[in-house]
Amino acid sequence: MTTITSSVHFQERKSALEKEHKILIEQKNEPQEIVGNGIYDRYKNPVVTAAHIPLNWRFDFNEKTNPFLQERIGINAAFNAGAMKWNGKYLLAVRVEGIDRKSFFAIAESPNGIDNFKFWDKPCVIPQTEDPDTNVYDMRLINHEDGYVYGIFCTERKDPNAPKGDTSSAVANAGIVRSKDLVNWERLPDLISNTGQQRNVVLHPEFVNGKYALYTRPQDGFIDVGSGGGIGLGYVEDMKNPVVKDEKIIFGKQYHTIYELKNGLGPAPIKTSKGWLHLAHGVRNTAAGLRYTLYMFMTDLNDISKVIHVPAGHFMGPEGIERVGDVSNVLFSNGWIEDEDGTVYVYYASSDTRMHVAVSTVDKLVDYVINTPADTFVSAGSVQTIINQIEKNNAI
Ligand code: M1P
Repeated sequence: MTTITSSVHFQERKSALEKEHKILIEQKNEPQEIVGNGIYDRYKNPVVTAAHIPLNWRFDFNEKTNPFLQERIGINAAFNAGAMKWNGKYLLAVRVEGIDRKSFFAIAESPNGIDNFKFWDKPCVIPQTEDPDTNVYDMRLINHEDGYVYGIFCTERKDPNAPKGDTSSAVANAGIVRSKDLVNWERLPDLISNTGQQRNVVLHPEFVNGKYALYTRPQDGFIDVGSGGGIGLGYVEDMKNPVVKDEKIIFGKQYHTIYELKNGLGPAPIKTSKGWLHLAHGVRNTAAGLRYTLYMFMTDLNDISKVIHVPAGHFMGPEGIERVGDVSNVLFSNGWIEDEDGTVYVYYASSDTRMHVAVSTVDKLVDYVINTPADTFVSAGSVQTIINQIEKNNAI
């Protein structure tokens, strides 16, 4: 009698879990606002969350070994995803973080870029170097003109120089994998650069003078960029021996801006007729802690080290529920997809917890980057910028 009751309970629970999961995955998404800002449309529902992770990754469905149908492997968050279009599908290389604090990568696929994201059968298996990664995160997917899809991510290991008893200091560097099918990944050596630590490293999608161009973010410490920082650019001759040469800062942190404390490049840039469109994050300090927002800029088509347009302030900042999560007041993006018709899907994570999408077009983003007034860096300048616009409107 007891066995029958618990078995019924097991089956009911399993059906309820599956039903709930299916409803979540298949939920339709729609733009948040009717009017919006004319630059992009935020979408109502997060596109990927911890709850999207397949049930068979989390539950042992054998009634004998899991009679209460407990969740055996908990997932804490799904965020900071790389993105690309692949065989007509919209893919995210999601940073999945287990409740054990470890992050790993898993590919989620959608037929339309805005909803119905379903994870592939298994998470990505990333081969190790001789020095195993403790933690990996924030993969950028780059479809390089050499024919490989590269995944550049942050690999983190315990700081060998940390004082005894310090169990949190780490060293961050760029790990590199490449693939032709996004299932089998070849691990290349980690980046070799002159700086102590690296995060937010991104590969430029085209060769520059026959070399691979890498955007970097040198930093002195694990959290603090220290005297380093800024978005750097350096060149590598062979990705199998990724020694960055001539690294120089092309977009530094700057006093009293949204990137006054640190910044870092997001996804690989999008090529347009006017220049390379870049999406990045900027960080400032506040009484409530660090605030991460997204900003854009454009570099010259013929000289990718030359920044030619920078709108003032942030492109997107955390709003509503986006403000709250494991690391609150954070927007972070390392993935966007330019579609064949010029639509741009901007995938961004909020508060190190969940993934969202905002939809724009190349034309709108180019207009935004070129025609939004630049920062004057002082309040009086901001006032003058507004007055200029009022007077221009009055003259219509
Ligand atoms: O917690 C916010 C972000 O912090 C780091 O980014 P950065 O190196 O620019 O400070 C990363 O750990 C990132 O994953 C995280 O979202």
